[in-house]
Amino acid sequence: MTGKRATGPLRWITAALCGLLAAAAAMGVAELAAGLLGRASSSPLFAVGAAFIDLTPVWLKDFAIRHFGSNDKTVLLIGLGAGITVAALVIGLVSKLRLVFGLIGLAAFGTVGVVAALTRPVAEPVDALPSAVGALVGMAALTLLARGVRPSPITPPEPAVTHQAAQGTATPADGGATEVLDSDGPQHRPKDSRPKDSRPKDTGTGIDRRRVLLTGAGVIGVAAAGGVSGRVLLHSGDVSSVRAKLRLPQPASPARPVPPGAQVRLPGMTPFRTSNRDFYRVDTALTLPQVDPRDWTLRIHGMVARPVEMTFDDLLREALIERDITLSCVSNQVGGDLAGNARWLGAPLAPLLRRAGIRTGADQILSRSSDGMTLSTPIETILDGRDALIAVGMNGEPLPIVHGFPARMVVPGLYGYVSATKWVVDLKVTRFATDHAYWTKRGYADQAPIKTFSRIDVPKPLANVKAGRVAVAGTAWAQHRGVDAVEWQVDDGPWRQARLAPVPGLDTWRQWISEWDAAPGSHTLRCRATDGTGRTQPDHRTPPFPDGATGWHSVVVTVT
Ligand SMILES: Nc1nc2c(c(=O)[nH]1)N[C@H]1C(S)=C(S)[C@@H](COP(=O)(O)O)O[C@H]1N2
Ligand SMILES: [Mo]
Repeated sequence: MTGKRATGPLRWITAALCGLLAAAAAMGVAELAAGLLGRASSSPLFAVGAAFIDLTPVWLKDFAIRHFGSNDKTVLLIGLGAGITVAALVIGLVSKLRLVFGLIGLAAFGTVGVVAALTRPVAEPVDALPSAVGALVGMAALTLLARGVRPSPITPPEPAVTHQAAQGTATPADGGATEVLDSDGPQHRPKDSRPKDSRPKDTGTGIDRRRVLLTGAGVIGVAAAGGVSGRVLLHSGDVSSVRAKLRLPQPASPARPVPPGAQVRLPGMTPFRTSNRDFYRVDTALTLPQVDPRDWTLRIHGMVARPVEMTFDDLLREALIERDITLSCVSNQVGGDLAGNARWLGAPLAPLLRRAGIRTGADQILSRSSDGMTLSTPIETILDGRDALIAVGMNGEPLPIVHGFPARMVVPGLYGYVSATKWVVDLKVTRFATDHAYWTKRGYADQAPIKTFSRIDVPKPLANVKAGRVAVAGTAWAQHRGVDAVEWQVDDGPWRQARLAPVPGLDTWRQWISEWDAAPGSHTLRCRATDGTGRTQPDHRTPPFPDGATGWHSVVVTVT
């Protein structure tokens, strides 16, 4: 290499961009391959993202849920995209030193994708293909691009005097940069009146611009066509239209009506019934499982006398019940909002298990979703008479896809991670000593009844309120034990009883309200609830890991 070529920043920039283009081609073609296979989880982006989720330590997952809540996956994909971009630019740069370094980089990329895809819980050998094919295409693209960038032995690097003179201050390298970096290319620019033949073939940077541009355009085309058609193919497996046409039967046992006062009417108050659109979402599914109810079956097996396999129609022929039940997530911090209250329609789970015949010694139901997620639930909780369901409907519609279409478990009183399996397809009757589920393998508790929780919703933290009468209100829950009292205090003053709103049963959250004669100044409001067993929330703060947070919620407000 001549000194001039080696020092031109343009060549480094071009090389980095070539790395980016090669990686884009790899990803696009891999996406197409995943689409042709009809297996979203084999796409390297999603396989690596899913592997990342599985390898995420508990503290980082708590951090992500705390800061990003239901947007954690978007944040992950953006982070992954940024990481891939940086790696691709580096691959481009090292390929300028030696092409083989770049090729090794792309092969390593592909290997990570293959390993991630093959270690998914539902992996099949074909899932290796998208990453492998993508990496090969990326390597071919990088080789082609590098040929254009590398000095061509037959084209002597003659300085393009005419052109650069026209640009005035341009150095040889800058002159090239203007053109190579402009994706339109000078030949497509109408204002460019320079005759074609006066355009130098080589700017002296060792770059055959025309060749790089054409190859680059081709590579971008492959990347875009692959990516778009792959996405379209994967989207064709989408079950939203099947869901839209599905009609669910009426419940044999309808829900008790929600008492008129259940909703505290106050601006800023949480709705008693959470709409499907506003319902929180927590799961490990980077690509939403698309489960067609016509293909869905539920297997009940393991320590049973008679293994059962039922279809969706079989399930709908059960005597369905409809119930208002509040779900909540173990990841809630004190005052958190990872909870929602919906009207669920579904088949009672206890009779299905009894029909299969639970063998003595079994103490766990290990439920599995179509994407291989596992959750463990204590059998005795399911059988103790509460409304444990295989739910198919949510607030009068089929379950939304994000909430488990076509069927999920719901068990009142247990945190979601030990009960609320979405896209459920398999129930294994087993023992806690034998089988471990996704979160319990990571140290979360086997037994996780929801801890009594109370929150001040109004006034909001750091609100400014006028001195005088101020409404203080919030939401409390202790599913299946019920909320019997909520107390609140100002600063460290006496605890006062709040008025409790009526509820349809023990399994939903409960709203509360009180009045405060607010004096000017900065004040801390605090609340605590007592459940149906007479136990009051402890002051002591503990984190969500391993079985749910404790502590009193407080908000600081300014009264003027
Ligand atoms: N298949 C599957 N089901 C799952 C999970 C999951 O990651 N995968 N997460 C559980 C957790 S931790 C919670 S809190 C609830 C949340 O249910 P939602 O997203 O419908 O609110 O689903 C549970 N069911
Ligand atoms: Mo959760």
